Amino acid sequence: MYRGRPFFWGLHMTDDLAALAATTEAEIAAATDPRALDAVRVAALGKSGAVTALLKGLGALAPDARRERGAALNVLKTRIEAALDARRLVLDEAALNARLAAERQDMSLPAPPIATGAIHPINRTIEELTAIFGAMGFAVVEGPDIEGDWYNFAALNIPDHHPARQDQDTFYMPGSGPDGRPMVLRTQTSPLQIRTMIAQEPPIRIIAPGRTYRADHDATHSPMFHQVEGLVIDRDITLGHLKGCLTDFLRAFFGIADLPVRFRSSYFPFTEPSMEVDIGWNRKSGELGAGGDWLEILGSGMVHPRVLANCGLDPREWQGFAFGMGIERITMLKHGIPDLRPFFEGDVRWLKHYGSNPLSPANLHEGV
Ligand code: 2U9
Repeated sequence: MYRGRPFFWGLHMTDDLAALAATTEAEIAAATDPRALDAVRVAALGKSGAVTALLKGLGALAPDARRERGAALNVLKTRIEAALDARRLVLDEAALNARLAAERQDMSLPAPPIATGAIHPINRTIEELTAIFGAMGFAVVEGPDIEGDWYNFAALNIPDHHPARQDQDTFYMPGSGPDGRPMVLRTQTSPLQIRTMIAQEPPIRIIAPGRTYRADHDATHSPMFHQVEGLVIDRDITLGHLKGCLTDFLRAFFGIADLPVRFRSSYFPFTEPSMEVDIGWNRKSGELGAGGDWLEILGSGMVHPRVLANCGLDPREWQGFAFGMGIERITMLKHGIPDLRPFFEGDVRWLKHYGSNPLSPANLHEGV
């Protein structure tokens, strides 16, 4: 609605102009949409409009009359234009309000649920291992799943007659490698440490997580499983370094500051002396800690001098320690997962239950 001053206030208006003003004003007020308003504009001010016709008629008047009527017509025209503009603003605002009301969105509605994936417990453990050993200065190495005989066995001082070489343990690939012996699916991640010792000068501090393969399948063994092995080579490395490093790691990984750790003499072809490592737990409850019983958790030892020599290192100058453990095993113990087989079945219900949320703050850190 136009609420300005009366159109022709203060103007000497002849009757015909006053009548035209009144009708035009009424038509403007009655226009309820922009098209109707434009029709009023055309009827008054367009080429064949009423005001335009009157302006055209000025030429026929005497000069004095023309001046007076011309001024009155100009005022009429200006005021009609102002009334049209004002009405257009009102109509535009009403149209915008109507649109805003029609397009209204309820922002308080909850968003539809998004199906998030889960981090597989194996990957989560590898991330945790990387963070803990990374903080101790270890780098991560990776390498091929299919290895030559020398890297997987001979370099590690595993002689030809050793049981680990027998068919029931090792998957042999068809054909043969560059040394004429068959290639194998690596039975441990140790070939990665052999490759590292050959490729780079000591000091070396690495962990080698990855897939390993053994021809063994029952409730507690899978033909494909994961290991993490570690290797430290430097001058003057002792058994004391091994014990301190692994004790710190086990207590950090299981989150138990006073976790009992025991080193027990053992034998591996690639380490001398060799030790198996036990942690405290309670056999009845399955709880880790000072529960009175011992549970074997990993193997370790000082790298055998022959293994160092196989990689071109002088054992009188360089010593080191190594260790290895099964990733599934430490994951099952940490999270109370009772069965090995679902690790590789891809059942989303299991993953949802034992997997970790990739969006949880604990999983959003970068590096250590
Ligand atoms: C090099 C030298 C020595 C790695 C080692 C073990 C002991 C060990 C097993 C644990 C359970 C494998 O997953 S498992 O079956 N591993 O007991 N591994 S010492 O020793 C090395 C590795 C590389 C060059």
